[in-house]
Amino acid sequence: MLLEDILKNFGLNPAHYQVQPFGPGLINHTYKVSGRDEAYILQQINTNVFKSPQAIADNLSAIQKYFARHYPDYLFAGPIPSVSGDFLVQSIGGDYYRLFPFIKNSHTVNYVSNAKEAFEAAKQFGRFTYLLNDFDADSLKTTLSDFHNLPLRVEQFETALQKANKERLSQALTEINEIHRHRNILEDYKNLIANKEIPLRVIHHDTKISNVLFDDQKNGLCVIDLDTVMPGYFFSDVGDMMRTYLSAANEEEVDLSAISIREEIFNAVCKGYLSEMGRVLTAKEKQWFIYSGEFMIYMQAIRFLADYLNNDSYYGAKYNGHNLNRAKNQLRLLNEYIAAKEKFKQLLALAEK
Ligand code: GN1
Ligand code: MG
Repeated sequence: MLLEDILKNFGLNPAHYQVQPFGPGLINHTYKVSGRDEAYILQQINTNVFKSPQAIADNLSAIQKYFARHYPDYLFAGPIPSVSGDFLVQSIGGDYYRLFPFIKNSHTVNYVSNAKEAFEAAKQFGRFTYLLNDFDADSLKTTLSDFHNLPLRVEQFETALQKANKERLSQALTEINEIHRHRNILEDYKNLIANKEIPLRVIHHDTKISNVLFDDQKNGLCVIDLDTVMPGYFFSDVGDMMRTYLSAANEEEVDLSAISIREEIFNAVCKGYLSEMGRVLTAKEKQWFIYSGEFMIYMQAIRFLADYLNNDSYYGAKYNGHNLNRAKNQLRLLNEYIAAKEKFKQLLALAEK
């Protein structure tokens, strides 16, 4: 079997390990490789999305060295080199694989059940960027170009509108109008970036709760899934936490009435992130803290809706209308988020104290 050859390349005897699909990610194929005493995470990189796996490997190796030198105690879940010393192994079919340690006594959760989890996760993502504050973010390679470039996402959405078939266009009419109605979120982004008002930092870019490892006491250990670690803006990380932690229902929920904002979770995200990043965030960044959620939810709604119009070519669909439903979900969340903004301002002011 193919995966067996990959394991051998990493110096593991396939006979001693069990390989099982692992985790909820939409993009890469992830497996847990379990042995008697230790375990690993094996991941196949989706090269339709990540065109340069080498850029990912180079970034992680530069960051790994930085941590080893400056913060040797920091638990960095970086890749393990193969027998020939590379972080990437290519299969005969041309697919790229890498191996990570499975951190002992750690676990992940797929859903934020309480404020402590949100606090711990936000603290871990904040800590990652905080510890890399003096690392030259510009020296990192871009592993996914224009990943969180909102104007480009809007452009791609407009192109999808031009190309979409009539049937899908008419199904999505209400949502298309909603996207256009919230245009101010795009204008805000453009002004913020054009005026270079906030700094580029080392940003994780995928801060969902399942990308944090917890220990048995439910304290955060470290962040994982580091493919999109690259230069970016703080609002990507804060915004994706707002997007994925605040609602009790996740982005797959089709009962829109189940989507609501949990204020205590907002509070925990603010406190956790600021407990690390509060020391280095600029006044301007703090001013745009709440905007983070609007930005990320809006962009995700646009991406899901564009994918629906593009016949699900990026995210795939488990059923007819899947990406339209995901877009509806995100638009509902966006409106709930905006409705809670005044309350958020009060909570943020308290968290900053
Ligand atoms: C993708 O594969 P996964 O689940 O980690 C996507 C994110 C989206 C997310 C939505 C590279 O992440 O940007 O927010 O789906 N990643 C990429 O569920 O496109
Ligand atoms: Mg990911």
